[in-house]
Amino acid sequence: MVRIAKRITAVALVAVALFLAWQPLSEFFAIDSCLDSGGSFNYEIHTCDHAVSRPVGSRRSKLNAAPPAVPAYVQAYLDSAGLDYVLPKGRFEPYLSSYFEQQNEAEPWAVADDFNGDEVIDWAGFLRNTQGRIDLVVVYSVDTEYSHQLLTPMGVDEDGVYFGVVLEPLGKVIGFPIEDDDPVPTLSLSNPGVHLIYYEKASVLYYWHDGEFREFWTGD
Ligand SMILES: [Ca+2]
Repeated sequence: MVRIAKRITAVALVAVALFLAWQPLSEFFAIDSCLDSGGSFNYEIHTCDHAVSRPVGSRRSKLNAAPPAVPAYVQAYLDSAGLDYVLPKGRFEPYLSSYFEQQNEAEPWAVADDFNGDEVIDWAGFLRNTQGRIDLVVVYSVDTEYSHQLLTPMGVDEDGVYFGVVLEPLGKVIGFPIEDDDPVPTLSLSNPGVHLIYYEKASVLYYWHDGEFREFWTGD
């Protein structure tokens, strides 16, 4: 009798555990399939958003605050150069929006300063290309116009969502030796640089030198 009671109790406990686990599990699978299919999951209304990627700078109504956008001069250049970039969406978008909704002054997806030393402001940030890859792109001033350079020809690693860009101020920068026996490389920045950070993984500084942006590894 006692054994039967124990068995009934065990079965009941398993049933309760399954019941309690079902909702979070089903939500987990819903979120996962949503993100895998390129959508963005709205946690407030528990639905998957498959809206077509918006052009850079377009507004969205569900947020009161303005959406992340590139500066007007950058958008004008992208349009004139026929570069069909959009703001990153899918897995990356909630990351951008979380900073944005907090009205955090930091914009880890974009930086602006005079990177090439001609006293005109330049811009660098993450944009998604037509193949869906996220690129770090710099749009910089040339005489009275602009040009651009793809800083990450292979795109940025989207598996690790935790990446961002920060502005590197002028002065000495400590690099990362490629081989253990190599001396620690250093660099003296005479213009601000664009520092790509893979949080807890690696970091690369992009800086202007002899008419182009070059890379300098600062961590691995
Ligand atoms: Ca400039």
